[in-house]
Amino acid sequence: MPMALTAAFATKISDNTLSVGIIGLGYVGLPTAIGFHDAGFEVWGVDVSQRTVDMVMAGKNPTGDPDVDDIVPAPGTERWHITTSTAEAVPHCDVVLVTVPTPITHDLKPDLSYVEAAGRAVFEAIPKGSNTIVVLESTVYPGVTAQTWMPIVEELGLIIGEDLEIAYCPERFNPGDPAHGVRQVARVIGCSNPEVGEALVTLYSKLTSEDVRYVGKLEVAEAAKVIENVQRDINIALVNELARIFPALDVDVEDVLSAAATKWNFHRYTPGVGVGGHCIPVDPYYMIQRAADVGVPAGLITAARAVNRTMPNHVAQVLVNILWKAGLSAENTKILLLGWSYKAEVGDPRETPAEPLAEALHEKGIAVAVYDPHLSSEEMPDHVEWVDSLDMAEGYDMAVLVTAHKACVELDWASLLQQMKTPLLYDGRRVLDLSRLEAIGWDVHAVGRPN
Ligand code: SAJ
Repeated sequence: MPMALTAAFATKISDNTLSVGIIGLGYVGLPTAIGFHDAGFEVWGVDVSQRTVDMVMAGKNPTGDPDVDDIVPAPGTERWHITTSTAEAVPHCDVVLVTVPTPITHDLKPDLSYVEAAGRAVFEAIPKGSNTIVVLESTVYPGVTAQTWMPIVEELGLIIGEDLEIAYCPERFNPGDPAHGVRQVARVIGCSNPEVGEALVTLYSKLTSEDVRYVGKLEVAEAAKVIENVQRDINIALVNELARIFPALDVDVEDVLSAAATKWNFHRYTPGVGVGGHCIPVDPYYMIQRAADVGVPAGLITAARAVNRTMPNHVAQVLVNILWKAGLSAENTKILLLGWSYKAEVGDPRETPAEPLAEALHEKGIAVAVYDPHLSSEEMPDHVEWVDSLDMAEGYDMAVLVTAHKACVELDWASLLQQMKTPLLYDGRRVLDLSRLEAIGWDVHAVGRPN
């Protein structure tokens, strides 16, 4: 970006005349659009979903994240433009952020189709000579921004440094955690042009109160984001593997982890029924794919994924063993899952371990029902019965805590116990006071605890 343009860009930031486009108004894009609007900028928000656009334009929250419920600008708010048309929005924008999904395909490969489609729509709408800065925020693996977008830029005959600049700034958004919203989280920026990188540092510093830094070329920022979540997946896999080993040694893994956590640099993670969401169980596959592309083994990352991905099936087998010891056959048994969402206090079923757990139980002939006040019955598989209220939960043989929603932890356990056919309880998130529940009559079990 020529110095003059960088200076003009900096001036627009300091006098709040900069116009910011956000492509994709989901869990990340909508809070980002609101954040830049709150910071005083002109905002153009784009989403392909007419339902999403209609809800946002009506001041409503289309995401499952309750933290967004009360902050969507009201209809008619100035500096706030929402549309389904990228072509309409981009010509108004000095900088365009792309926050579209990067899921994995059924065969666990990265799906970059949303990134490609959004990039193409943006590049086709960029005015020649405007030097619009386009920033990808979606989680990808090192090399994707250049490999996916540059061919389109060249195909359209656009010139880097004249028509556009490309940068990468990974989102670090944590659904359901107001302490780490878009305005309270550190950011890193990758770009082949240091002046553009530093200009974006100035911009993002208006969004977040935390550290923002230029880290060099695109690939550095792309890699940083992926490995943040790879590390988390590996750490969780370790405690999940220990949760399989220690019961066989007649030791409760939670006792071991709590003891180990007295060491100053032991990082405490918690075993569970599995690892869900659109970040942790997904991002490692990006790293695995990239390592495969360059012929370098990623054995540890792959093994950790296998441990976490098979946790629901392991738990299902443990549950069947508990039922068997209680003299119950699978065919005549009903299990109530408390929680379905991948994470507490969030209504998001993406990659939830509840789904493979319910599937495994269903395949063994066990009837499965679910209670999750953060979701709706339409989001459940056909074979799962929906329980609207725990008052209606009659005749179950086992209650399984899958998601540590407050509504699933701080419930009337004495009443639920009266409604059970068999008083079996399995704490799949190790958050319940098992001795208190045992004292009132529950036959308690838990992940990583000897039966
Ligand atoms: N989980 C465990 N044991 C743990 C921690 C998590 O089983 O000790 C499970 C959760 O139940 C859930 C899954 O892992 O099913 C993911 O949980 P998460 O707490 O990592 O939540 P996410 O998926 O929303 O992760 C986000 C990520 N944020 C971004 O990618 C920007 C992640 O990097 C954050 O570290 C994480 O939030 C966070 O810190 O909460």
